[in-house]
Amino acid sequence: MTAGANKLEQTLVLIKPDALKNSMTGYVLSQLSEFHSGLRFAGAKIVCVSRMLAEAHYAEHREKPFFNALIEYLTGVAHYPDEAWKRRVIALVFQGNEAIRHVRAIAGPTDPNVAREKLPGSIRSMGAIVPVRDGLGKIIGERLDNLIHASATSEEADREIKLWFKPNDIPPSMRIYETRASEEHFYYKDGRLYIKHEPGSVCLLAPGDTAWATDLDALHAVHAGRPSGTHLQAVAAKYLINEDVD
Ligand code: 3AN
Repeated sequence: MTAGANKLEQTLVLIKPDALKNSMTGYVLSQLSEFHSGLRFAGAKIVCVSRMLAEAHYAEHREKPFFNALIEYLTGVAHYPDEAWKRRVIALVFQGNEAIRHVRAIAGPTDPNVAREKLPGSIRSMGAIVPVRDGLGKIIGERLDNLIHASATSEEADREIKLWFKPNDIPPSMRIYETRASEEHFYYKDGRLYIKHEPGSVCLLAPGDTAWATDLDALHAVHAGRPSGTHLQAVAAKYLINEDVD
């Protein structure tokens, strides 16, 4: 059921590990504050990003040469190679009129150098371009440390908000995507879905749990061996957020 009358647009923001490491979280949040941006907070969580979640988030970049550097960036490995406990991202949902366009404008262009040239003062104009080296120290590419992620389109926002947030992470009156109550148990272990408990599996959903309708459709399709619009990993990654599993 879609709750409430609130049909305003939503967007996902990630305050990434470089922003946490450089103590820019307060600055970013003040730029995005309800007073300055005119938007409302709809969701917020501190996430230790798993490789599975990072790969699902950046799935469209899987074939790009910078993909691995991008995953190490989002998971925090790049900024905290030796202090795993500091690897975090702050995930936020903002809601309001033209929220996607508005937050993208505050964020600025993807490349920090372009942001400095074209939109000085934008958040990403304070980012950095970092050389990526191979095991022998040879430069093999560059990483764009641009401090925040912001959904670029409404399709992206739809996919990303449902990737990072469960319905119950968002107040009922602020949920804009369809939800349904699960009628089954769904368990996950080593890339596979089960409807009965397996030793070592994690329970993703139990009967009565509120889930995104698209996730339930995907789980039913995977269970039936049918093609699914959402990958199993992209559903499971959300339920495994901050779970103490490898
Ligand atoms: P945006 O984050 O502005 O939507 P995308 O989706 O094109 O931009 O890129 C996602 C992320 O991939 C960027 N935030 C950036 O960190 C990284 N990235 C994009 N293009 C490059 C590139 N040419 N070289 C290295 N990293 C890149």
